[in-house]
Amino acid sequence: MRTNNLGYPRIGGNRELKKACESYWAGKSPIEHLLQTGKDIRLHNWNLQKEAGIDLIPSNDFSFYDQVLDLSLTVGAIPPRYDALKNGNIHDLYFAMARGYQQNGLDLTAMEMTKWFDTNYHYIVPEFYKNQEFSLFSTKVIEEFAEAKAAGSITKPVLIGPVSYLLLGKEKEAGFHRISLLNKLLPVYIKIIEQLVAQGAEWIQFDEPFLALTLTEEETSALKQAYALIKEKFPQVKILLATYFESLAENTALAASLPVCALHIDLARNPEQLDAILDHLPENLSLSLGVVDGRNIWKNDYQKSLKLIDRAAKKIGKERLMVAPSCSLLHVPCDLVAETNDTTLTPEIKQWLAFARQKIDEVVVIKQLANSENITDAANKLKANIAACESRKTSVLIHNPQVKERVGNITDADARRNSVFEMRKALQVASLKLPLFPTTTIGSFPQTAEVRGWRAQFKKGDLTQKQYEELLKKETEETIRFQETTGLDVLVHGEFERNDMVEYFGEQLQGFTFTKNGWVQSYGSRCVKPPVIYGDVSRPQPMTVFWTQFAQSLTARPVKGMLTGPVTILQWSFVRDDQPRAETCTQIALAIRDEVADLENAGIKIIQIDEPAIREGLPLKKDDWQQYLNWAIKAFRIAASPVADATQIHTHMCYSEFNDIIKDIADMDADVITIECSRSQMELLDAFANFNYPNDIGPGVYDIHSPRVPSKDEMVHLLKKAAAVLPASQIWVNPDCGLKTRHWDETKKALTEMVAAANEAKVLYAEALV
Ligand code: 39S
Ligand code: ZN
Repeated sequence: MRTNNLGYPRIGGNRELKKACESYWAGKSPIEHLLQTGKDIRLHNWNLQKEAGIDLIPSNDFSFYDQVLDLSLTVGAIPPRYDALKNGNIHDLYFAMARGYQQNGLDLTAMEMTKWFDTNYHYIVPEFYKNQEFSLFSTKVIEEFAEAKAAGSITKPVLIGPVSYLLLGKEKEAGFHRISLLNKLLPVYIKIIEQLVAQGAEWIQFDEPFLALTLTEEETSALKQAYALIKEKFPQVKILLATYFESLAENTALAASLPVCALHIDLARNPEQLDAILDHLPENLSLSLGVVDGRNIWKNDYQKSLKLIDRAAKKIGKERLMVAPSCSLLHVPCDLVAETNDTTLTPEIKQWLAFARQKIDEVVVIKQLANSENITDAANKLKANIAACESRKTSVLIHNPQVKERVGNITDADARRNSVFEMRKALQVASLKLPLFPTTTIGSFPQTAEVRGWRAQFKKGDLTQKQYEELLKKETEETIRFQETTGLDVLVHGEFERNDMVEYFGEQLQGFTFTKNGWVQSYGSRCVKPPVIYGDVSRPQPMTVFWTQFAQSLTARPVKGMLTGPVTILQWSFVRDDQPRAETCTQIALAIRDEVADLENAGIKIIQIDEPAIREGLPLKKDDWQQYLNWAIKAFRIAASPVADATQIHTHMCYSEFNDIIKDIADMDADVITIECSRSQMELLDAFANFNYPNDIGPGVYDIHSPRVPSKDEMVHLLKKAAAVLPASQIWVNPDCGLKTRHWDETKKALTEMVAAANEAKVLYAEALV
C-alpha cells in the first residue's frame, strides 16, 4: 500500500506568496524576490511530504495565481488581446491575463474568473476561439519536476486532464463546441508527457473532476480518446486519474475502463461509491482511496477509514491500494500548529481538527495501520485518534437544546413576508421616496492598509477598543459624507469594522470558532480565513446594529443594514460533518433573522442580506439540486421575513450564472436584488427579463474586480440595455460587487461617473415615472 497526495497549499504558512505577489505588483520588489519565494515554498512543501512518508508527492500543484491559468499558459491558450505581451516577459503576460494590464499605452481586460466547482476557490476561465491553436508555450510543469528532482524528490507532476481543461473554459465565438478542440490540444499534452518522461517522471496525475459530473456522449468519447492516445504513446508511464468532489456514479464503468494505472476517488464526499467501483475495477487498475477530507478541517476518524480500506483490500489486495486525501489540500489551511490562541481555539476544539500538515500525517498513519507497519507507534496514534473522535461526539459544546427546539418549531409563516411584493413596494415607495434609477453600492468601501493596520494593532493590544472605534467612526463618517456629496441615494456604512463578510459574523456567533492563521486561497493573492462551525448556532447579542445605527445617525438618507445570508455563511465556513448542512443552515438563518429584526427595531429601513454563495452551493449533480434549493431558499426567507412590509430587503449575488436557477432566485422574494452583470455586458438580464422577474433589480453597471474606471457613457449604455428588457421603474444603479478590494481614488471617480449615468438615465426615462 502506498501514500498519495493530490496537492498541497501553496500560499505559504504565513501567506508568503500573497505578500510577495502583492509587493511585486506594486513595484516594490523585483521579480527575483517573487520567484525565490515560490521556490522556497515548493521546496518546503516537497520536503515536509517526503519526511512525513508520502510516496507520491505532487509537483506543479504550485501556482503564482491559479492552476487553470497556468495550464492555459502551458498549452498556449492565450487570448489574442494579449498578443502584444507575448514576446516580452512571461510573468507580465501571465499576470496581465489574471488581472488586466493598463500600462505602456495598453488597456487589456483580465480574463474571466469563476468558482472552482462547489468551492470558494476561483479559477481563471480559459477562452477558446474557433480557430484555436495550442502549443507548448510554458514549460513550468517540466521545470518544477526538474527542480524537485534536483532537490531530491521524484515527484508526480499534476495537470488538469485535457477533457476537464476544455470543459472548464468558454467559447468566445459562436459556431463550435470547445470539446471539439481536443484533437488540437492532445499533441501538446503528448509533448509535455514526453519531456516529463525524459526527465525521469514515473507517475503523472491528470485531474478529471468532470468525471464526477454528468457527461454528454461527446465528453465521454473525448475521455476515451484522450487516455487511449496517451496509453498508446506512453505505455510505460503510470497515469493516475484523479476525480473528486462527488461520486463517479453513472461514470463508474467509464472511469474504470480508461487505460490508466490508478484511479483516485473521493471517499470523504461519497464513501458509498466504493463498492460500485470495486465491482468495476479491472485487474491492472490501482485505486487511490481519498479517505482524508481535503475540503474540511476535522480530524480523520481512523476507524472509519480503516473499514473502507479493509473493504477494498479484501476485494483487490493491498498492493493496488493507495491512501490519500480526498482532493488537493489547497482548500484547507496549512498548519494547525500555528494556532496558538487558546482562548478562541480552545484545546478541546483544537484536538478535533487537522489542517494540511496534519492531514499528511494522517494519510501516513492510516497507511501504517492498514499495512501493520510501525506497529506500536501507530497503535498509540490510533488510540489517541479514537479518544479525540469520542470527545467530539460527546462534548457539551456541541448541542444546544434551545436551538434545536427553535428549529423544530419553524412554521411556513416564518419563511414568508406579510404581504406580496406589489403591496410591499407601494409601502416602500411611499416611505423611502427614492428617485427613478436609485443609486446605491453593494456594501463595502475600500479596506485600506490603514484600516487593516488599525485592526491588527487593536488585536495586538496596541490600540484600545476606544481608540480603534474612534478611528473606525471617522472612516465611516467620511464615507457617509462622500456618498452624500456624490449624490448616492441609498448609503452604506462601509464595513470598516469587518475583516471579512463571513468571518466577522463567525466571530460573534455561538457554535463558531475562528483561527489566527487559518488562511485559504480564494483567488490570486486573496485569502480567506473560514470560521469553523463546531456546534449548534445561536446569536448571543446584536452583531451589526451599533455600526449601522451610528452611520444612520449621521445622515438623513437611508443607510442599508448589511448582513451576510445564512447560505453564504454556511458555504464559506468549515462546517460540521456530524449533521446535515440544511440543519446548520437553518440555525444560522434564525440567528440572522434576529439580527434583521434588531436592525429594523433600531430604525433601519433597508436591510441587505448578501447571498453570493447560493449558486456555488448547488450540488454538482443536478438530481440533487431541488432538495438543496428547497432548504437554501427557505433559509434565506427565514432570515428575511421578520420585518414589516415597508422595510425593504435587498440581496446581492455575484460570480455565477443564474439563468438556470432564476425561478428559485425569484422565490427568495427579496425586494431588490443586485447582481454582477458588467463583465457579461448585461447578458444575464435577458434571463431576468424572459422570466418576467417581478421584483426590483440592480444589474451591476461596472466591474469592481478591476482598477479600471468606467465612463459615464459606458454605464448609460448598460442602463439603456437594461431598460430595453426591463421596466425602468424596476432598475437600480450600482457597481457589480463590494468595493473593499479597490482604492479610494478609483472608487471616487467611478461612483461619480455612476451617479452621473443614473442622472442621465432618469431624464431619458422620466416618462416611465407616470
Ligand atoms: N469568501 C469570503 N469569506 N469572503 C469574501 O469576501 C469572498 N468574496 C469572494 C468569494 N468568496 C469570499 C472572493 N473574494 C478577499 C477579497 C475578495 C475575496 C476574497 C478575499 C480579501 O481581501 N482577503 C484579504 C486578503 O487576502 C483578507 C481579508 C481579511 O481577513 O488580503 N483581513 C483581515 C482584517 O482585515 C486580516 C488582514 C491582514 O492580512 O482584519 N492583516 C495583516 C496580517 O495579519 C496585518 C494588517 C496589515 O498591517 O495589513 O498580517
Ligand atoms: Zn459581490
